[in-house]
Amino acid sequence: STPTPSNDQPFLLTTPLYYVNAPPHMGSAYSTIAADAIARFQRLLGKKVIFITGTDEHGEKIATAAMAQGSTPPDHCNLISQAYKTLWKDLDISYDKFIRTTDSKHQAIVKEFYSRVLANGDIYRADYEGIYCVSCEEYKDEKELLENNCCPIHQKPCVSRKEDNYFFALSKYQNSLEELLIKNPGFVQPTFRLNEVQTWIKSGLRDFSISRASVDWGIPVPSDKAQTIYVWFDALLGYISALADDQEQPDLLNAVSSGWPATLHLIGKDILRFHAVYWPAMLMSAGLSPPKMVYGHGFLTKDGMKMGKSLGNTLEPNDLVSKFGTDAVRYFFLREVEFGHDGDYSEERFINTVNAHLANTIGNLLNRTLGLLKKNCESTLVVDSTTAAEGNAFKDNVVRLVDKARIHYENLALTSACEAVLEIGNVGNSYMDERAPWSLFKQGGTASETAAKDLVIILETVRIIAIALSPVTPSLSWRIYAQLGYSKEQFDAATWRDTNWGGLKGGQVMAQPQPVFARIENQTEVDDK
Ligand code: ME8
Repeated sequence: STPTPSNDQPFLLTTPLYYVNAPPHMGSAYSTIAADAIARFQRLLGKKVIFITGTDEHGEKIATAAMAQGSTPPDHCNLISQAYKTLWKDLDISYDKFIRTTDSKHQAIVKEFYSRVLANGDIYRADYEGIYCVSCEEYKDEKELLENNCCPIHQKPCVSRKEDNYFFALSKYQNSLEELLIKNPGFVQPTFRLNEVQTWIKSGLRDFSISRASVDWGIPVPSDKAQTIYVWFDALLGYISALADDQEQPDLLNAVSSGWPATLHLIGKDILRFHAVYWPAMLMSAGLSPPKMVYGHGFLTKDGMKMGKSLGNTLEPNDLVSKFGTDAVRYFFLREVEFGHDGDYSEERFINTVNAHLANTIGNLLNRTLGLLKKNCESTLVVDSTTAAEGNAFKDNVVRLVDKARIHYENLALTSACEAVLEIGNVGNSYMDERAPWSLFKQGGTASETAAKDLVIILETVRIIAIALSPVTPSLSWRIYAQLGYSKEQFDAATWRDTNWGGLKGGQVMAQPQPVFARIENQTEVDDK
């Protein structure tokens, strides 16, 4: 029986489970950062979030990588899986569960799932001959290939394979998948990727091989120890076995009752077919609900080519973090790569963007306001922010922009959400320049009182920016809160409601002004001089 989801369904969000053939690169980090921003935003809304990430550790590609390193698959997997965990810590990733497909609990769930699909009559044995891309771990259609049978994603020749395998009867799910897409037009996101999925389905679904006789490093097929389960059939189930991490005796239906179906699988567009076609059919076969939404984001590219482990043209997230800091990395990629589309990285653009937005628009606005407050008001707010902004149209503008940001976050339009928040910073700076409180203070009397109120208005604006940008720049947001005289507990307890105007109260004492985001010196610029 299919467990029915209850109304208090958590927001179950997943990243891909990354292959451990090589350490993480900026592409892997990109999906995870985006997922983290979504998870943090949903938590701010008060949703119970289950944020799953992890590593995909079986298959030929990984066994070969281990050997090439002079290691064994288990040792190699431990090492690389740990590298992912370390990077996620350095990038402030707030995942709830980290699943490794070599976990024994995961293996038990995969076997149980396989048996359910088998019992449903959807697994059979047959010969298969085709062209295989080891980097994709996928048989390819000849039509997709470039010259010399090269894979279009990895630019490497595919190999001819003939095997006696177990097959999954995907073709049986042709109608059900068509119906799924009709009933849930939002199932594939962004909407422009829906066409691609519809075309695959319309072109007629072919059964696919779910075991390998030639690969030892995998979960044995329950009824035939001479074969291992195909790495994709194994890995997708990690999204469910992650839910069994606190169960003594892992059990598929128990795991499913802890939050399935997934609200959102966030993935790169390269693995859309697995998530939007194969996976829902596998779940239907096992009597389980398909995920609610699959979002395929674009690629980070280098010279127009997908940045990746297989091509070796990667950008090191560790280097970027140690050079520029976590907030800058998170902010740049979410703000500058239009979410859903491809985007190229350049160091110059990186430095210019984070300096302009984080150091100037936000950091400097806060810093110069705190400087004036220290000089003229002993760092203390003279009135409540609500009183200060009474009848002031500027406040309405801020309220409108915050709402815009919220709607963008809800629609997963992360780039637009960043833009809306930055716009609050822009209007804040314009307000500051128009009002010129520094000259009002010089006049004294009521002019001085007006200036003191204006500082409260600006600081309240920056406070709102801090909360609204916290899904993207959690550490920077906390540093801003600390400058405004709040404790870490107060910051951690904040919700999206705290983006309402009126948080700062009269009498609150601000911290000693310190820059919250240090400007990055442009090395190339310096060298050129
Ligand atoms: O495919 N730009 O793992 P993987 C943006 N194990 N995102 C990128 C990227 C790039 N240049 N390169 C990689 C697998 N990614 C399977 C997944 S899920 C059950 C199994 C991101 O390590 C993007 O999300 O090759 C892509 O889909 C994912 O990393 C692939 O990671």
